[in-house]
Amino acid sequence: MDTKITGTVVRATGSWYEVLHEGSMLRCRIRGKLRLKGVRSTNPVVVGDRVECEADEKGDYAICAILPRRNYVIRRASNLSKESHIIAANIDRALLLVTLRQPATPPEFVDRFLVTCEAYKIPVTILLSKTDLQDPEAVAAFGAIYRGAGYEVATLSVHDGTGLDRVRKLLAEGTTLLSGNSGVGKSTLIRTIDPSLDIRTGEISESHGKGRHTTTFSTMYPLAGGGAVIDTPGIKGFGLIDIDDAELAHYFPEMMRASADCRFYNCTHTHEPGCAVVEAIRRGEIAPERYESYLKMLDEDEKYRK
Ligand SMILES: Nc1nc2c(ncn2[C@@H]2O[C@H](COP(=O)(O)OP(=O)(O)O)[C@@H](O)[C@H]2O)c(=O)[nH]1
Ligand SMILES: [Mg+2]
Ligand SMILES: [Zn+2]
Repeated sequence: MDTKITGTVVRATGSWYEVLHEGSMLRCRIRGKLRLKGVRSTNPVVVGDRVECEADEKGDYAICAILPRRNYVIRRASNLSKESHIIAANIDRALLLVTLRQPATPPEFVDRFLVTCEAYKIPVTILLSKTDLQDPEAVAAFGAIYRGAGYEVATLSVHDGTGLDRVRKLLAEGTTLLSGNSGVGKSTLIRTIDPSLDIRTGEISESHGKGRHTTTFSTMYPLAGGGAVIDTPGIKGFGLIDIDDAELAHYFPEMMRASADCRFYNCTHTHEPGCAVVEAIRRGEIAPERYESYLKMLDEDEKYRK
Protein backbone atom coordinates (compact mmCIF):
# COMPACT_ATOMS: atom_id res chain seq x y z
CA MET A 1 0.00 0.00 0.00
CA ASP A 2 1.23 3.49 -0.84
CA THR A 3 1.25 5.46 2.36
CA LYS A 4 2.38 8.79 0.84
CA ILE A 5 -0.13 11.32 -0.44
CA THR A 6 0.06 14.89 -1.77
CA GLY A 7 -2.47 17.48 -0.68
CA THR A 8 -3.12 21.18 -0.06
CA VAL A 9 -2.93 22.80 3.37
CA VAL A 10 -6.25 24.52 4.02
CA ARG A 11 -5.69 25.40 7.66
CA ALA A 12 -2.54 25.79 9.74
CA THR A 13 -2.59 26.45 13.45
CA GLY A 14 1.05 25.83 14.27
CA SER A 15 0.35 22.62 16.16
CA TRP A 16 -1.78 20.83 13.58
CA TYR A 17 -2.72 21.17 9.94
CA GLU A 18 -5.72 20.33 7.80
CA VAL A 19 -4.73 18.91 4.44
CA LEU A 20 -7.20 18.47 1.60
CA HIS A 21 -6.51 15.38 -0.48
CA GLU A 22 -8.91 14.24 -3.19
CA GLY A 23 -11.93 15.69 -1.46
CA SER A 24 -11.17 14.43 2.02
CA MET A 25 -9.71 16.35 4.92
CA LEU A 26 -6.75 14.97 6.83
CA ARG A 27 -5.66 16.29 10.17
CA CYS A 28 -1.86 16.17 10.26
CA ARG A 29 1.09 17.05 12.38
CA ILE A 30 4.55 17.92 11.13
CA ARG A 31 7.21 15.26 11.07
CA GLY A 32 10.66 16.39 12.12
CA LYS A 33 12.07 19.77 11.22
CA LEU A 34 10.74 21.32 8.02
CA ARG A 35 12.68 24.37 6.98
CA LEU A 36 12.62 26.08 3.63
CA LYS A 37 15.89 27.39 2.27
CA GLY A 38 16.29 31.17 2.50
CA VAL A 39 13.01 31.79 4.26
CA ARG A 40 13.18 32.71 7.90
CA SER A 41 9.65 32.63 9.17
CA THR A 42 7.79 31.80 12.33
CA ASN A 43 5.62 29.29 10.48
CA PRO A 44 7.15 26.59 8.30
CA VAL A 45 3.96 25.25 6.72
CA VAL A 46 1.27 27.67 5.55
CA VAL A 47 -2.19 27.69 3.99
CA GLY A 48 -1.94 27.03 0.26
CA ASP A 49 1.18 24.89 0.58
CA ARG A 50 1.27 21.68 -1.40
CA VAL A 51 2.62 19.06 0.96
CA GLU A 52 3.56 15.41 1.08
CA CYS A 53 2.09 13.44 3.93
CA GLU A 54 3.01 10.02 5.17
CA ALA A 55 0.86 7.66 7.21
CA ASP A 56 2.22 5.83 10.25
CA GLU A 57 1.19 2.31 11.35
CA LYS A 58 -1.92 3.66 13.03
CA GLY A 59 -2.97 5.45 9.81
CA ASP A 60 -2.30 8.96 11.16
CA TYR A 61 -0.78 11.30 8.56
CA ALA A 62 2.17 13.61 9.14
CA ILE A 63 3.52 16.28 6.79
CA CYS A 64 6.98 15.21 5.71
CA ALA A 65 7.77 17.61 2.84
CA ILE A 66 6.67 20.92 1.32
CA LEU A 67 6.62 21.12 -2.47
CA PRO A 68 8.27 24.25 -3.96
CA ARG A 69 6.11 27.38 -3.62
CA ARG A 70 5.07 29.36 -6.69
CA ASN A 71 4.81 32.46 -4.52
CA TYR A 72 3.84 33.56 -1.04
CA VAL A 73 2.77 36.64 0.87
CA ILE A 74 4.73 37.50 3.94
CA ARG A 75 4.69 40.07 6.68
CA ARG A 76 6.94 40.91 9.55
CA ALA A 77 5.81 39.08 12.67
CA SER A 78 5.86 42.39 14.52
CA ASN A 79 7.19 45.84 13.75
CA LEU A 80 10.43 45.44 15.67
CA SER A 81 11.05 41.84 14.86
CA LYS A 82 13.25 40.44 12.14
CA GLU A 83 11.16 37.32 12.02
CA SER A 84 8.54 37.08 9.37
CA HIS A 85 5.21 35.37 9.13
CA ILE A 86 4.01 33.84 5.87
CA ILE A 87 0.31 34.46 5.36
CA ALA A 88 -0.32 32.11 2.44
CA ALA A 89 1.40 30.42 -0.49
CA ASN A 90 0.60 29.57 -4.12
CA ILE A 91 -1.81 32.44 -4.71
CA ASP A 92 -3.26 33.41 -8.11
CA ARG A 93 -4.69 36.78 -7.15
CA ALA A 94 -5.55 38.95 -4.19
CA LEU A 95 -8.76 40.75 -3.39
CA LEU A 96 -8.33 43.63 -1.00
CA LEU A 97 -11.54 44.63 0.74
CA VAL A 98 -11.57 48.26 1.79
CA THR A 99 -14.20 50.27 3.65
CA LEU A 100 -13.85 54.04 3.93
CA ARG A 101 -16.03 54.09 7.04
CA GLN A 102 -17.47 51.47 9.42
CA PRO A 103 -14.60 50.75 9.77
CA ALA A 104 -12.23 53.19 8.05
CA THR A 105 -9.34 51.36 6.44
CA PRO A 106 -6.10 53.31 6.96
CA PRO A 107 -4.58 54.36 3.60
CA GLU A 108 -1.19 53.02 4.69
CA PHE A 109 -2.72 49.57 5.07
CA VAL A 110 -3.96 49.72 1.48
CA ASP A 111 -0.67 50.95 0.06
CA ARG A 112 1.45 48.49 2.03
CA PHE A 113 -0.71 45.62 0.89
CA LEU A 114 -0.45 46.77 -2.73
CA VAL A 115 3.34 47.09 -2.47
CA THR A 116 3.54 43.57 -1.05
CA CYS A 117 1.47 42.20 -3.94
CA GLU A 118 3.59 44.06 -6.51
CA ALA A 119 6.76 42.72 -4.92
CA TYR A 120 5.46 39.15 -5.18
CA LYS A 121 3.83 39.74 -8.61
CA ILE A 122 0.35 38.87 -7.38
CA PRO A 123 -2.41 40.65 -9.32
CA VAL A 124 -4.75 42.51 -7.02
CA THR A 125 -8.27 43.88 -7.31
CA ILE A 126 -9.50 46.41 -4.77
CA LEU A 127 -13.08 45.91 -3.61
CA LEU A 128 -14.74 48.91 -2.02
CA SER A 129 -16.93 47.02 0.40
CA LYS A 130 -20.22 47.93 2.11
CA THR A 131 -20.99 50.58 -0.52
CA ASP A 132 -24.53 50.73 0.88
CA LEU A 133 -22.97 52.46 3.91
CA GLN A 134 -20.40 54.63 2.16
CA ASP A 135 -20.33 58.25 1.12
CA PRO A 136 -20.52 58.18 -2.71
CA GLU A 137 -18.12 61.11 -3.02
CA ALA A 138 -15.50 59.39 -0.88
CA VAL A 139 -15.95 56.22 -2.94
CA ALA A 140 -15.44 58.18 -6.17
CA ALA A 141 -12.33 59.93 -4.83
CA PHE A 142 -10.79 56.67 -3.64
CA GLY A 143 -11.58 55.00 -6.97
CA ALA A 144 -9.92 57.83 -8.88
CA ILE A 145 -6.66 57.49 -6.90
CA TYR A 146 -6.30 53.74 -7.31
CA ARG A 147 -7.62 53.46 -10.85
CA GLY A 148 -5.17 56.21 -11.71
CA ALA A 149 -2.41 54.04 -10.25
CA GLY A 150 -3.51 51.22 -12.56
CA TYR A 151 -5.59 49.02 -10.25
CA GLU A 152 -9.01 47.55 -10.84
CA VAL A 153 -11.36 49.06 -8.27
CA ALA A 154 -14.78 47.42 -7.99
CA THR A 155 -17.60 48.18 -5.59
CA LEU A 156 -19.32 45.61 -3.43
CA SER A 157 -22.30 45.39 -1.15
CA VAL A 158 -23.62 42.07 0.03
CA HIS A 159 -26.64 44.02 1.29
CA ASP A 160 -27.94 45.14 -2.11
CA GLY A 161 -25.96 42.73 -4.31
CA THR A 162 -23.70 45.36 -5.92
CA GLY A 163 -20.61 43.81 -7.51
CA LEU A 164 -21.31 40.20 -6.57
CA ASP A 165 -21.18 38.98 -10.17
CA ARG A 166 -17.71 40.43 -10.66
CA VAL A 167 -16.47 38.84 -7.42
CA ARG A 168 -17.97 35.45 -8.33
CA LYS A 169 -16.14 35.58 -11.63
CA LEU A 170 -12.82 36.48 -9.99
CA LEU A 171 -13.13 33.74 -7.39
CA ALA A 172 -14.17 30.97 -9.75
CA GLU A 173 -10.64 30.17 -10.90
CA GLY A 174 -7.50 29.38 -8.97
CA THR A 175 -6.77 30.54 -5.45
CA THR A 176 -7.70 34.01 -4.25
CA LEU A 177 -6.29 35.61 -1.14
CA LEU A 178 -8.97 37.71 0.54
CA SER A 179 -7.49 40.48 2.62
CA GLY A 180 -8.68 43.54 4.48
CA ASN A 181 -8.91 44.90 7.98
CA SER A 182 -11.12 43.23 10.51
CA GLY A 183 -14.78 44.14 10.00
CA VAL A 184 -14.70 45.03 6.30
CA GLY A 185 -16.90 42.05 5.37
CA LYS A 186 -14.59 39.21 4.33
CA SER A 187 -16.40 36.38 6.08
CA THR A 188 -19.80 37.75 5.08
CA LEU A 189 -18.67 37.83 1.45
CA ILE A 190 -17.47 34.22 1.48
CA ARG A 191 -20.69 33.09 3.13
CA THR A 192 -22.69 34.94 0.46
CA ILE A 193 -20.71 33.43 -2.41
CA ASP A 194 -21.04 29.91 -1.04
CA PRO A 195 -23.76 29.49 1.60
CA SER A 196 -22.89 25.81 1.97
CA LEU A 197 -19.60 26.70 3.67
CA ASP A 198 -19.17 26.54 7.38
CA ILE A 199 -17.21 29.74 7.90
CA ARG A 200 -15.32 29.53 11.11
CA THR A 201 -14.47 32.76 12.81
CA GLY A 202 -10.82 31.89 12.46
CA GLU A 203 -10.14 32.57 16.10
CA ILE A 204 -9.04 29.80 18.37
CA SER A 205 -7.88 30.19 21.92
CA GLU A 206 -4.90 28.04 22.63
CA SER A 207 -3.46 27.33 26.02
CA HIS A 208 0.21 28.14 26.35
CA GLY A 209 2.59 28.15 29.28
CA LYS A 210 1.88 31.81 30.00
CA GLY A 211 -1.87 31.37 29.93
CA ARG A 212 -4.48 31.79 27.23
CA HIS A 213 -4.16 34.05 24.29
CA THR A 214 -6.16 34.35 21.12
CA THR A 215 -4.52 33.57 17.83
CA THR A 216 -5.92 33.96 14.37
CA PHE A 217 -5.34 31.64 11.47
CA SER A 218 -5.86 31.88 7.75
CA THR A 219 -8.20 29.31 6.23
CA MET A 220 -8.65 28.19 2.64
CA TYR A 221 -12.20 27.47 1.50
CA PRO A 222 -12.71 25.47 -1.70
CA LEU A 223 -15.82 26.98 -3.34
CA ALA A 224 -18.76 25.00 -4.68
CA GLY A 225 -18.60 26.98 -7.94
CA GLY A 226 -14.88 26.30 -8.48
CA GLY A 227 -11.80 28.08 -7.20
CA ALA A 228 -10.75 28.55 -3.61
CA VAL A 229 -10.56 31.54 -1.33
CA ILE A 230 -8.24 32.18 1.59
CA ASP A 231 -9.68 34.22 4.45
CA THR A 232 -7.04 36.02 6.49
CA PRO A 233 -8.57 37.09 9.78
CA GLY A 234 -6.94 39.60 12.04
CA ILE A 235 -4.25 40.89 9.72
CA LYS A 236 -3.70 44.41 10.99
CA GLY A 237 -0.81 45.46 8.87
CA PHE A 238 1.98 44.48 6.60
CA GLY A 239 5.61 45.15 7.23
CA LEU A 240 7.72 45.37 4.15
CA ILE A 241 10.28 42.67 3.91
CA ASP A 242 13.47 42.71 1.88
CA ILE A 243 12.62 45.85 -0.08
CA ASP A 244 15.33 48.50 -0.06
CA ASP A 245 14.84 52.22 -0.64
CA ALA A 246 16.02 52.12 -4.24
CA GLU A 247 13.53 49.36 -5.00
CA LEU A 248 10.41 50.65 -3.23
CA ALA A 249 9.27 52.91 -6.09
CA HIS A 250 9.21 49.88 -8.40
CA TYR A 251 6.19 48.67 -6.46
CA PHE A 252 4.16 51.83 -7.02
CA PRO A 253 3.18 51.10 -10.66
CA GLU A 254 2.36 54.71 -11.55
CA MET A 255 5.69 55.94 -10.15
CA MET A 256 7.53 53.13 -11.88
CA ARG A 257 6.08 54.17 -15.24
CA ALA A 258 6.92 57.85 -14.76
CA SER A 259 10.44 57.16 -13.47
CA ALA A 260 11.69 56.13 -16.92
CA ASP A 261 12.10 59.88 -17.55
CA CYS A 262 13.95 60.76 -14.34
CA ARG A 263 17.38 62.29 -15.02
CA PHE A 264 19.15 59.83 -12.71
CA TYR A 265 18.64 56.11 -13.15
CA ASN A 266 18.80 55.60 -9.38
CA CYS A 267 16.48 58.51 -8.58
CA THR A 268 14.61 58.02 -5.28
CA HIS A 269 12.08 60.72 -6.30
CA THR A 270 12.72 62.69 -3.13
CA HIS A 271 15.34 65.43 -3.66
CA GLU A 272 16.89 64.82 -7.09
CA PRO A 273 16.77 67.42 -9.87
CA GLY A 274 15.03 66.35 -13.07
CA CYS A 275 12.69 63.91 -11.28
CA ALA A 276 9.87 62.88 -13.62
CA VAL A 277 7.80 61.46 -10.75
CA VAL A 278 7.70 64.79 -8.90
CA GLU A 279 6.88 66.44 -12.22
CA ALA A 280 4.00 63.98 -12.83
CA ILE A 281 2.59 64.78 -9.38
CA ARG A 282 2.77 68.50 -10.18
CA ARG A 283 0.85 67.88 -13.41
CA GLY A 284 -1.80 65.90 -11.51
CA GLU A 285 -0.91 62.57 -13.15
CA ILE A 286 0.13 60.87 -9.92
CA ALA A 287 -2.03 61.19 -6.79
CA PRO A 288 -0.22 63.09 -4.00
CA GLU A 289 -1.78 60.66 -1.49
CA ARG A 290 0.11 57.79 -3.04
CA TYR A 291 3.36 59.76 -3.11
CA GLU A 292 2.92 60.62 0.58
CA SER A 293 2.48 56.92 1.35
CA TYR A 294 5.69 56.24 -0.52
CA LEU A 295 7.62 58.87 1.47
CA LYS A 296 6.19 57.52 4.72
CA MET A 297 7.28 53.99 3.88
CA LEU A 298 10.79 55.17 3.02
CA ASP A 299 10.96 57.04 6.28
CA GLU A 300 9.30 54.62 8.69
CA ASP A 301 10.75 51.44 7.39
CA GLU A 302 14.33 52.66 7.30
CA LYS A 303 14.87 51.38 10.82
CA TYR A 304 13.44 47.95 10.10
CA ARG A 305 14.12 47.08 6.49
CA LYS A 306 17.59 45.66 5.86
N1 LIG B 1 -24.19 47.28 5.53
C1 LIG B 1 -23.39 46.28 5.21
N2 LIG B 1 -22.83 45.53 6.20
C2 LIG B 1 -22.02 44.53 5.86
C3 LIG B 1 -21.68 44.24 4.51
N3 LIG B 1 -20.83 43.20 4.49
C4 LIG B 1 -20.62 42.86 5.79
N4 LIG B 1 -21.33 43.65 6.63
C5 LIG B 1 -21.36 43.60 8.11
O1 LIG B 1 -20.08 43.98 8.62
C6 LIG B 1 -19.76 43.26 9.82
C7 LIG B 1 -18.39 42.60 9.71
O2 LIG B 1 -18.41 41.62 8.69
P1 LIG B 1 -17.43 40.36 8.65
O3 LIG B 1 -17.78 39.58 7.44
O4 LIG B 1 -17.43 39.65 9.95
O5 LIG B 1 -16.02 41.09 8.45
P2 LIG B 1 -14.54 40.43 8.44
O6 LIG B 1 -13.94 40.76 9.79
O7 LIG B 1 -13.81 41.15 7.35
O8 LIG B 1 -14.68 38.98 8.18
C8 LIG B 1 -20.88 42.25 10.00
O9 LIG B 1 -21.77 42.76 10.97
C9 LIG B 1 -21.57 42.19 8.63
O10 LIG B 1 -22.93 41.89 8.73
C10 LIG B 1 -22.31 45.05 3.48
O11 LIG B 1 -22.09 44.89 2.27
N5 LIG B 1 -23.12 46.04 3.89
MG1 LIG C 1 -13.92 37.32 9.26
ZN1 LIG D 1 12.63 60.52 -9.88
